[in-house]
Amino acid sequence: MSEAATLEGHKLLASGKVREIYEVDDERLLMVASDRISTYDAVHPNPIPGKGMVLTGLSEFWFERTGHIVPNHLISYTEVPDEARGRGMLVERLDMFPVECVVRGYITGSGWKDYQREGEICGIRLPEGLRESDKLPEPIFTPATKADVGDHDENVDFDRAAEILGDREALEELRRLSIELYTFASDHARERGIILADTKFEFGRDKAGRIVVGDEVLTPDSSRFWPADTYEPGRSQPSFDKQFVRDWASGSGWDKSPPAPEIPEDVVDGTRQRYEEAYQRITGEPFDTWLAKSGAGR
Ligand code: Q0Q
Repeated sequence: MSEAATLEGHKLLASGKVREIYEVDDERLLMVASDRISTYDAVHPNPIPGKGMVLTGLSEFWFERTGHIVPNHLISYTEVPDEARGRGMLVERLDMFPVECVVRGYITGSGWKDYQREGEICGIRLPEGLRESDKLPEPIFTPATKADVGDHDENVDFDRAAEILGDREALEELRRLSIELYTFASDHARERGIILADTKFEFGRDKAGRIVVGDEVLTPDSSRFWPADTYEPGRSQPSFDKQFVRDWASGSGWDKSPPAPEIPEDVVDGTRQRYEEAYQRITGEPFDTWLAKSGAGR
């Protein structure tokens, strides 16, 4: 790809709260992670410097180590425009499945709400008496429909997800791959003091019809990262990366509905440090390694 000097040279395909995806050509897309941060589903007006690079560096780390489980869509993290260096990925264009592949190792969030109401999540009956944040007896696959921008994904049971996909056998393979990816990553993270409570994968098919994992993978935006040293079932857990902002937000008088308030500089800096620490813990490398590797050097 000729490295267009700016992103302006690319057609925007989709925009999320904190990232964009652009068309490069018929076969390739450019995924760009911004430094924006969202809490309580609202995007704050000021960025966390380096967040996009940390998340891209983490996705690349996991892509590099999970090819034995499933192929991924990453083509290059250097063939990107200068302004996206370190936070951009040139990826293979896939035919994406219309289902979010969520794996839960712990009961929290919407899963905890579903369990309290029905004793099950996505049609999967769970043992009685579970406490909030308890580790589940084994990781469970809890698919969700892809919501429109601004809406929440809706948890659906396996049969409904198979109906949406129109291919039960493919969904069985997505379940197997999702649980294997989650198990590999959560074991790795746990040894380094981070609980990967749950995560969300997006898969698609390539031109040869192979199932390929896309999107970002196993980042603090697609997963819940909990610090292991303060883990205590029976309550909600602090987020490894977003807790500084959440705690400040709770004391700021913000009613947690959009628009989100500007984050004070000290909270921005504390959050920036947490993202860099997450990178260093998971990869075993200082964040500067990613800056050098991706050409985004300070
Ligand atoms: C694709 N998205 C997600 C998204 C907003 C990302 C389209 N390899 C691919 C990918 C990927 N990844 C996509 N389409 C075709 N091939 C992923 C939901 C949405 C910003 C960034 N949208």
